[in-house]
Amino acid sequence: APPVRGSVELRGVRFGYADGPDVLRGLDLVVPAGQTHAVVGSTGAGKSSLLRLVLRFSDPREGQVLLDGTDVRELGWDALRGAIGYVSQDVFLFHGTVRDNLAYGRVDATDEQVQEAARQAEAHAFITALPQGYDTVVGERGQTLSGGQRQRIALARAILRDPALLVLDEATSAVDTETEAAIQRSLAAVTASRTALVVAHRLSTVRDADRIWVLADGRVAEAGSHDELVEAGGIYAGLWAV
Ligand code: DCP
Repeated sequence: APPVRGSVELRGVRFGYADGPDVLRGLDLVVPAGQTHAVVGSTGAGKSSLLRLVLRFSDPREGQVLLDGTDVRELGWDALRGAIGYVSQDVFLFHGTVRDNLAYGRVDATDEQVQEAARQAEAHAFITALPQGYDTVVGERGQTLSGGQRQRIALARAILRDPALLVLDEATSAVDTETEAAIQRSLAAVTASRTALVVAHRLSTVRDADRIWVLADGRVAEAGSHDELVEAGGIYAGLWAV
């Protein structure tokens, strides 16, 4: 098997928007290839800003963002987009069939590959329960899907594209416990063989992470495993009231 890739490193990253103040003030963070790391913190702590830098939607004022040891500013756009699967909070579904939405970015995929990805992402069952199954038209003016269903479609999309790194901005919307468990299994399938950086809003996601980074005021305030951070009794323990 090829080596697992997708390691991420931020070195002394300072960042702010336009001519506004610094939002990130000297961030150092490493996600080794193959691991799943969670980023948590209260609103405005800089979690989304961190993801923007990894995706190169923005560049830092100072410091470096590295993907597999290369500064993302030196990677071509095709290499960067090919290496990273991005699942945003607001999953983009276009007006088309479920199948076409799943194969977005992988138009060459066979029906078997599409369905296998959907199975892994825990999306197959709800898709087959739709009026026309995989041929059901969704998106604008199509069948409406719940937030949890949309996120699982996006995870299946990521499985099909097989990126080295998954960058996930977890949805904040509340879901029932059954959906939560399905999303959890889906996430486990996507992260099993690759690197993942997740802005986590669910306790179940952070519990499963190899390492948790707690951002506060644009800095890493705490880092460690769930048990270590609960034991420390700091910001993390307060966030989840555990
Ligand atoms: N900010 C800004 N302009 C933007 C986006 C954000 O000035 N286009 C500011 C608002 C916050 C800070 O940057 O003070 C950090 O914002 P983030 O969105 O990075 O913070 P979080 O992702 O942690 O917050 P949330 O959990 O609310 O998404």
